[in-house]
Amino acid sequence: MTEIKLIGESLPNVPWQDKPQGSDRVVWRYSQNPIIDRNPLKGVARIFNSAVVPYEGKFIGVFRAETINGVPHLYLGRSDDGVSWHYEEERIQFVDEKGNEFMPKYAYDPRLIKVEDTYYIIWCTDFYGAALGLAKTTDFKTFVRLDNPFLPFNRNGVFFPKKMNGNFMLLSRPSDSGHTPFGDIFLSESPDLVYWGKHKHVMTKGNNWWQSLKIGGGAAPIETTEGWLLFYHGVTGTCNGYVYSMGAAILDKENPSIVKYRSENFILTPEEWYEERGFVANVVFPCATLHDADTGRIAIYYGAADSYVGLAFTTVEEIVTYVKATHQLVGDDNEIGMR
Ligand code: BMA
Repeated sequence: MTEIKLIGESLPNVPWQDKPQGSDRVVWRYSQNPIIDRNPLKGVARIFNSAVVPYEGKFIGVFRAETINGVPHLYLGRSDDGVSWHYEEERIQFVDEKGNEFMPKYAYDPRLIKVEDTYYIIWCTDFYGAALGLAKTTDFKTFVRLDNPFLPFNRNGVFFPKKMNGNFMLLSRPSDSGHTPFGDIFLSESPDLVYWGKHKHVMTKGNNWWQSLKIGGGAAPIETTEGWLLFYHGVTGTCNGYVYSMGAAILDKENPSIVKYRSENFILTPEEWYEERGFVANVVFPCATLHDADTGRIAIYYGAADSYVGLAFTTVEEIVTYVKATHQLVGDDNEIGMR
């Protein structure tokens, strides 16, 4: 058997906790969850669905903060250990490429990805309806908001951490402007972040009940020896509303619109009080990972019940082995995704 490895940088200080003794889980929760509680800073009622990256030996993140008038905005946070966070008091100030103020009316579900030497924030913004907002920074002081990449309606935009054939690679989930009772994941490419094309279908919602309504990209794909490891969310509709769980898939290394393996099972579903109870009950919503290429450790950051942030752990070896062992492709997942 070939060794399964994570391809990327070392992160010896990746947040970590060993799997509890006797646990049969492939993904296990941090025992001190939730790591971000309600009313985390003045004027903010809840932080959830947020994204973090390693930065200057520590960690930095872009947080979805539901302000006390109910509107979500993006705040910057810093952490020494990836677990305890402190936030800037003012929301992130975006400017356009000429330096003029360019603030979104609202902003939620950010993803934060480093591609080459620049950090990109992609979020759901108002563009005459829900659409993808995009901004970049190199120093976390100046945030330049770029033109909206896509027409409405779209959500769950997330970059691959590296360009392919010179192009930025973006996963997204076309939607409606409401609570979207449908949705597949698509791939798009751009040489310059202005012109987008080469659109391909990646994954469809699943046969399995937990992901039977819609799916959406979660954390930025992680490069492994087996392909791109993607943590995503899958949604089912119950008589009591939507339930969001976490799934995992492996996309082809060279042609990531092809799904190589996809677990038929969820890998995390609402079970703990902070996932089952909150502003929106029964939501587990992954937006980021931190990972260490040397040990294969992966820390997953997820929003819980639209009220808290939780942390969960796995290793590349465990999760890839599990996804392959419980593999069940759906529909046309293994196609290149063009019709
Ligand atoms: C989705 C998004 C997420 C949210 C989820 C559950 O449509 O708005 O931000 O976590 O619904 O409410």
